[in-house]
Amino acid sequence: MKATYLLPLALLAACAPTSKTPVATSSSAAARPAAPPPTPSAPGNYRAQADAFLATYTAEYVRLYTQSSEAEWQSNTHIVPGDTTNANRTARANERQAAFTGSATNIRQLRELLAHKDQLTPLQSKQLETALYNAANSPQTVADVVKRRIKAEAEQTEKLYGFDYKYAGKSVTTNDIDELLRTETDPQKRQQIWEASKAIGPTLKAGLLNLRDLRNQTVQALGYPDFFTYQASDYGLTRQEMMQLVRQLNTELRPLYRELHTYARYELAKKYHAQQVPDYLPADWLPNRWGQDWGSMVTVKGLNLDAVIAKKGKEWPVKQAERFYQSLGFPALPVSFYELSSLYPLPPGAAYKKNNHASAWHVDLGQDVRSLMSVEPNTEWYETTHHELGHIYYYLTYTNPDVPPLLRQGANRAYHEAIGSMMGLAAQQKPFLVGLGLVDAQTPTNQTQQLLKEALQYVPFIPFASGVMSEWENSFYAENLPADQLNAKWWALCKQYQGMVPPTPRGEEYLDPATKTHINDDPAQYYDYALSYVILFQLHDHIARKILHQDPHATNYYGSKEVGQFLQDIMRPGSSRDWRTVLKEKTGEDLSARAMVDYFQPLMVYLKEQNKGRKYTM
Ligand code: X8Z
Ligand code: ZN
Repeated sequence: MKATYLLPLALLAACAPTSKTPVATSSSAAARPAAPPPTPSAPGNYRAQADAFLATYTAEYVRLYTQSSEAEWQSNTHIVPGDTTNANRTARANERQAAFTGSATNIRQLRELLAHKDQLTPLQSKQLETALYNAANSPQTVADVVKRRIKAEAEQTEKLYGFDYKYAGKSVTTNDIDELLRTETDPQKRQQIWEASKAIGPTLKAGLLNLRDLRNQTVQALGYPDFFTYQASDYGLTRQEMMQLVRQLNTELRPLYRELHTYARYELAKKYHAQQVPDYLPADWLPNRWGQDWGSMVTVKGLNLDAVIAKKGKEWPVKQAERFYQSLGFPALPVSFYELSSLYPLPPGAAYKKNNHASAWHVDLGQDVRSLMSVEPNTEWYETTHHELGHIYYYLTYTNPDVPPLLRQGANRAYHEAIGSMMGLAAQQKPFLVGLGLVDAQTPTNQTQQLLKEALQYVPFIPFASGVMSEWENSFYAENLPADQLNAKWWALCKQYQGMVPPTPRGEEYLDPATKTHINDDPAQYYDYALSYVILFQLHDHIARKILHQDPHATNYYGSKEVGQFLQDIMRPGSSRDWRTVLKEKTGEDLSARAMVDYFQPLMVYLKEQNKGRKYTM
């Protein structure tokens, strides 16, 4: 399943809708006065035909999508290892969806209609292209491959989230592990905790190798060379273009990362009383399982959000995030959101497990929106609740009569990730926290320390996402990375991009990339997050300077209906508008790391000063 916010596009089933079914025609078709009455089958009247096809197709698509989501929801919130009831039901629902979405009849009709694109409306073409894109993930010309992939994905999900992590002889949750990695100061224990977090890898190896072949074979049936290329094509980019883009982002952030890397090596060596400062960061020194977010390394005096949040209790982060969105003019969440979501960790001793990674779901492409989280009252989950509600409000905003269900997606996938992450950034800035009464306006705080904390939170993510994750998956799916080099390749990339090494050699008996949930259930698209960070800084920069007239480092969006309008204008059209046009129109800029680099520029002086005389190794 796609862990982030959409369901697997896999789908379908037996009944291909027929384009002969008469359905409502759109106003565009009706607006051609010289045309004969729009009988759907009249030759030449492609708009009417497309309308007829899309109406029937969409109705069935939504029905099957909803069934698949419901089944996936059960499979991800109620995992009993060995109990196949959920897995079987989910596989059946996904197979029905795949059989429909990828049916030969649908593919033929989509291609026929798209052959007359010049005569269709842009909205029609976009829907048909989306349907064809979806079809490529489950073409029924290779029905058996699709069926095996669906089954393998269900099994991988069960292994991934049914795993019993153990530390010091006791079962622990991933929340426990994350908290320990943020707080434990004994280096020996840190290594054990880190190793505990990687113990799941080998469990996932056979399944992942099998999924690589099945994912590649699926999309190859519709002409894509490999699954990575397929995913990149969703942005209108080739695989090479996508890799070039992420490599460029990485290069642009590299000077800053190099300073942070040097700073962290020396500071952490001090903290852990190491005899020597290592050239590369030991992975178990960093406060995150993959070294993707180092924010908790620094606590800013007078701005200790963790301490504030801990006092508020577990329900506060989601409610507070909702209030923030509402203050911008977004509606209250539907009552069903709270009734149907799974927001908190399971009680200790529960007889089942749930997916431990955060996600947001648009279950029926309508008003049924839900989130799956394991919220605890700490800064990471506070940020994540804002992230997930970004998805939820995106769903609600593009669920409107102007956006057909097939286009209820982000302008691109990265936009969907960017909105909530931007709100998460805004919700940690001092004026915002002062405005809410969470920190005292009179207490002086060190701005450089605050910017340092933000840099540690956001910048190391770029070499991880655009470097390690994207390069590894590109190599895995498109360059046939040999099965006996999976872990070696991973650590070579960690060293190259993150300057990070494992505490002890990690041979091929381990599979450390698979400990990242996305490698299993959100494959070949992690660059979405790297791009989303770049976009979020572009949007934030525009909001701060042009709308709020505030310093981007010290904003308070709370209550600004103008900010809400700006965001809603981006979100409302879903994927019915071109993502590049939207960015240019709303910010005046093309996609670039300019805003992100500028934001942290003031920190460079400080870091260079701190790092004076230190050895740089990257
Ligand atoms: O996976 C996520 C979201 C999914 S909706 C929580 N994120 C990436 C990750 O956790 O690795 C958000 C940013 C990075
Ligand atoms: Zn997300």
